[in-house]
Amino acid sequence: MKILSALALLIGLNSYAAADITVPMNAVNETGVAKPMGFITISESPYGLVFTPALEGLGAGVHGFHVHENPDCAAKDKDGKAVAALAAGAHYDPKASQHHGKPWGEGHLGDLPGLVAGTDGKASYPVLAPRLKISDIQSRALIIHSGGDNYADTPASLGGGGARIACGVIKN
Ligand SMILES: [Cu+2]
Ligand SMILES: [Zn+2]
Repeated sequence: MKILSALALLIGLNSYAAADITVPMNAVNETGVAKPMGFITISESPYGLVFTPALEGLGAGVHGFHVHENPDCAAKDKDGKAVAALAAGAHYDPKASQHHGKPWGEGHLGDLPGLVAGTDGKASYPVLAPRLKISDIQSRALIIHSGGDNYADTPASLGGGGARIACGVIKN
């Protein structure tokens, strides 16, 4: 009896969790979408969304990582110059916080913990975004930046990560 009710509880809990989403990630540059770099799997947990990368071809170290508002990885012109993945738009900010912050803070909802790549250029270490559910991020884009992320707008805006180097569209 005990085993049966435990089983029923497990099945019940399972039906709450949304299915994992696997997002193909591609290198991006000012001419558009370049070559594949791997995948990021997004899964729901009781503590928020878990992003598990399986990526290669990154520079070693920490890379700023965010949900951006548009499901589009194309380059776009800014001040007459093409910018990689600019069509993805700004950091996802449905509550109009208008500032970049900590993944567990009050800033953009799309602010995620940075991804870490090893000296082999591979990233496999998962990160947790405690404020997000899968329903928040469908039809958006995941962006990886060239540099790190200090989770603030100072001394540089948007965490200081600079150029967008990889992008993937989060499908429903
Ligand atoms: Cu970003
Ligand atoms: Zn932000």
